[in-house]
Amino acid sequence: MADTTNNIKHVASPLARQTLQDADLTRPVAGGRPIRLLPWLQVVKIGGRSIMDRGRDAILPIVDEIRKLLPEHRLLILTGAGIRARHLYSVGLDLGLPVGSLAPLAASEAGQNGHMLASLLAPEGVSYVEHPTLNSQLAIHLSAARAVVGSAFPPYHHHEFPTSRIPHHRADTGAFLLADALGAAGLTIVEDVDGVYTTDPHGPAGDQAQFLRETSAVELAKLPGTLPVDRALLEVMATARHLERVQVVNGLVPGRLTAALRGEHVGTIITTGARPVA
Ligand code: GWN
Ligand code: ATP
Repeated sequence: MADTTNNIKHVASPLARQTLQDADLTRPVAGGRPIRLLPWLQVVKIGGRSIMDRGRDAILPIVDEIRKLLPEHRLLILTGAGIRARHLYSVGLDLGLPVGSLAPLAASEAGQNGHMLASLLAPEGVSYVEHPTLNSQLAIHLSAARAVVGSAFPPYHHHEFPTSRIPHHRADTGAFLLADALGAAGLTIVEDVDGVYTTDPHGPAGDQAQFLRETSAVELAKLPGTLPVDRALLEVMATARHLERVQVVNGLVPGRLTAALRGEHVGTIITTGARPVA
């Protein structure tokens, strides 16, 4: 009896006696690579502004493509927010709302896009699943269906970093965090451009834009100007645990998403900080 009491009082833990801030001390315990929870999962992020806002002309061909991909892949399809979130930012900023109030409002636009996309895939057994379900019951949903749809926005709400007045962690970042945490096989980001260029191909200097077939998060961080993905995506890529690359593809060109999921190089491959297992 006395022993039991002792054991309870003195729980053996290799992390019990030191600060968690000393990396030299935590590394032997916490430095290993985590397991892959869903190693067969392919995550696909569908752009809010670049795809969903275009309506049926852009969405229906992608829905058709996804439908045909289902026998081949098990998919987590995550949607971005798009133009309604941009309108919301402008009204919210005009009212002086803090970033932590704007983040969930923008996130709900990403969710709306997901609900619409899931409705179109419903005949295939695909449903929209809520954030809490993504967090804890994704595996059982993907046992029942070949794909599910969710919101790509991370649910930070008032925990959003006050780095800027516009939420720093948006849909590309949320999709990457989830794909890496799940140890997914891949993440494909679907946009309205062939990939990443040295400058915005739709911008004023578009005729000088050079296509980057392969690049890294480190290289892109150095690129001045705009990107077709969140800047915060580059930050979370630096500390990736599983995903060694993501591919940005043009969803307006039929077949590109299919080719990317088959491992073909049809857009821009961005390498992360994760290294192959030795
Ligand atoms: O509402 O479309 O999930 O999956 O970040 O939180 O703002 O919520 O605040 O399970 O928890 O609007 O209601 O909404 O998009 O995020 O969801 O329909 O608490 O299924 O209730 O983490 O969907 O929604 O917006 O994703 O991105 O009820 Mo919505 Mo979003 Mo539904 Mo979700 Mo937020 Mo929940 Mo949540 Mo809120
Ligand atoms: P969300 O899902 O958050 O709504 P999105 O992923 O649908 O967003 P955008 O944020 O609009 O789409 O990103 C795509 C756009 O980014 C392209 O249409 C392109 O004009 C623009 N862009 C800006 N800089 C670049 C760049 N360096 N290379 C390629 N495209 C760029």
